[in-house]
Amino acid sequence: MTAISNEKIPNNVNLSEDKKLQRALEQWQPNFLEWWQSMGPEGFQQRDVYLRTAISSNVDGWAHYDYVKMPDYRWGIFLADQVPDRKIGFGDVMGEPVWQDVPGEHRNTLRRLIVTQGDTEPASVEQQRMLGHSCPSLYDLRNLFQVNVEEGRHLWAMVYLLHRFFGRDGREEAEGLLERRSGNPDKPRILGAFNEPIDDWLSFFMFTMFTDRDGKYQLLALAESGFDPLARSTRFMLTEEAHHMFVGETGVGRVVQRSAELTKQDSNGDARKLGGVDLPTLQKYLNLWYSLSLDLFGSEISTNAASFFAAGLKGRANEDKRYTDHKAIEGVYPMEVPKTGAPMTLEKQEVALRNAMNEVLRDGYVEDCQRGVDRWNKTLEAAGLSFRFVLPSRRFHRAQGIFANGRYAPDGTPLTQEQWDAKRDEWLPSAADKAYVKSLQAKPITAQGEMANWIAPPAKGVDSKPVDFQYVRAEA
Ligand code: BYC
Ligand code: FE
Ligand code: FE
Repeated sequence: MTAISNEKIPNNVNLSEDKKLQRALEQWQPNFLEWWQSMGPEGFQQRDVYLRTAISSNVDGWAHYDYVKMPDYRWGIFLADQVPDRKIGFGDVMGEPVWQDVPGEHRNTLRRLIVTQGDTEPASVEQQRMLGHSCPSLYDLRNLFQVNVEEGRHLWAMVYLLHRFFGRDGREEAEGLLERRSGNPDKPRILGAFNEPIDDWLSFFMFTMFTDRDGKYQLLALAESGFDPLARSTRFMLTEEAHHMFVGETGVGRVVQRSAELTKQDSNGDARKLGGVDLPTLQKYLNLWYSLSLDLFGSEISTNAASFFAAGLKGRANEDKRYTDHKAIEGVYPMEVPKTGAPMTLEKQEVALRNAMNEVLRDGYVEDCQRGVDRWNKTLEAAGLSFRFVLPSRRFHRAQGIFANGRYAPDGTPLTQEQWDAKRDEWLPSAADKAYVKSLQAKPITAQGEMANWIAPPAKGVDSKPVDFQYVRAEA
């Protein structure tokens, strides 16, 4: 295990031995901090927050918990340990030793992948920057900030790769990562979901459930990369990512639990009457964030994905454990695609496996999401309610890929534009739904031990602390 140094930029990559790189990153650091101050969490920057910080790249005992002011968080560069004699595990280059440097012919593609990954990290912090002012409890406020500082660290992970391996182009891209802005039409973030507003906590929990989970799958695919420094960076990021999805799944789970209680308490079964979120509205938020997140896998049929795979740049999640044929030259992936000329009709098509790599990755993601939904449904079942959450069809509300030009119901039935328009507000949050959800969160709940009425308390606190612990200290 490589120890993490206690320098200006904490790292386990021997940064002090490469003075030129160290200087370049130390020049980027104040720009990052300036970005954090202006685009990171609004308010709360001088508060003591009970945060975990990475202190070793070992999966056991890698984190240390203490009160930290967010701007003092030790953002650094942590790579998982090098696997000795690691070989590329898939594609045309399968079996060849992994690369410790960027092969010339893959320079642009790798840079593009790293920039796209890196861009999502600060984007999510920007999307969530106002949420502190409407938090349901100190416990949740702390979790929000934990996620935010770690997304900031994920940005560092990608910026290190850009500076270390991509010369001047890489340094320019690293600046660009601080210049684009989520939702800004003139300089938007790269991927769709990262330009959508997250201005209530239900959206935040759905985002960490569904969109951070895309992060998990993309990171798993990049963790297979033949470019070893990328594989090692993403492997360490995955240890942090697990917490983000925990925040999402349990966050939504706690809303489901509370909504179920209130649904039963109200004589007409309407949780809204008692100041909760009704179950149909939860389903609409699920539909929205799940479909936005499905888009993040790219098109079902993708020659980009095929060439990433062939070149050994991006594999499948758990390539080694889940698959036996790591070349994927022969296989086909049966798909239903809209018929050319008659797009309301779906027809079967066999797609060459390599061209279907985005869909293969999406398959694992969909299964993983379903497990979470099943857990929420157990809560409804235990409450004796007949309502059940469902993941909509992959065709529903898509803006990327082969279904982007059509309209489909949540069950996947093709629709005309008129049919869609008539039903849209039954399937996705309407302006009124959003206003209602926001109205529940008009004031932050920051008294120690208090919890907003629309969400159940968590089963346990953070780091063995009680649920009513002072996770964020009051202003000094
Ligand atoms: N929005 O063949 P296609 C995370 C573009 S989340 C806008 O369909 P391809 C996190 C695509 O770039 C994980 N554009 O797709 C979560 C391409 O553009 P160019 C982020 C999109 O290339 C929460 C064109 O459409 N990591 O970490 O196979 C909080 C046609 O491409 C979208 C990564 O994404 C979209 N949704 O792959 C914080 C990993 N989808 O090249 C963090 C790196 C596609 O024609 N990225 N396009 O201009 C990749 O591996 C791939 O770029 C993609 C798409 C998976 C995104
Ligand atoms: Fe991240
Ligand atoms: Fe994350």
